[in-house]
Amino acid sequence: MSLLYNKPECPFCWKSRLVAAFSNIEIDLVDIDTKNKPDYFLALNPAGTVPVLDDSGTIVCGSDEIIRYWSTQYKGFVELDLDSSEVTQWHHFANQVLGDGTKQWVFQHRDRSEETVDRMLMAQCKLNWEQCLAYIETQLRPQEWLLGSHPSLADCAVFPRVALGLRYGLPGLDDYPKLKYWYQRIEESEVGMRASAWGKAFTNQ
Ligand SMILES: N[C@@H](CCC(=O)N[C@@H](CS)C(=O)NCC(=O)O)C(=O)O
Repeated sequence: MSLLYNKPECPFCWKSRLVAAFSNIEIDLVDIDTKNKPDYFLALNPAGTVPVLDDSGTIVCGSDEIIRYWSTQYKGFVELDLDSSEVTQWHHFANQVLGDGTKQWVFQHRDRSEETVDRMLMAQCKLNWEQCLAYIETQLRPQEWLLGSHPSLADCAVFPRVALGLRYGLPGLDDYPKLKYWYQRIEESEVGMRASAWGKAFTNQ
């Protein structure tokens, strides 16, 4: 039995769920409240972060480690270009550029009332968001994936960040037709729906 200790909106968990869905890896999700972590979870991962995989007693902590583990354990694993240098660059973009550039928007719109959000910070997040979307648009060719003709870990890393921004009210994708197509295709696919944080496709572009 394979359990993934998970938080639905955590982008690292979501990336892992997308990778699992691409390869049809069966996992049962156990949602963890990271503001109130149960002792049994901290015993598995003293660092206290999700995702954590328990694959019949083999414990693997961290999204990259989990994905690497799956790639060695599952015959039918869809490779998703794990070792490509382009994937490494997209990973950096997803986490450090798009993620860090917009996470305060997500946190504040999730946790605060509209009157108490930090307006200056939100304006900066919005600018970061628009710059990131414009960059992705320049990198995509029509009807393709981030690395070209096939899906890769780059798509799995970037998609959750875009989905979270849209979910929490950052501007939609209408000005970015290639990105919009890419996003909707993943969102509406079986893989995208299985991995979604919200149980079903969330449409807000
Ligand atoms: N490098 C880790 C990062 C995981 C991470 O930061 N997870 C966040 C949720 S998005 C978390 O568990 N935060 C709770 C905490 O740090 O206490 C990975 O790729 O899995």
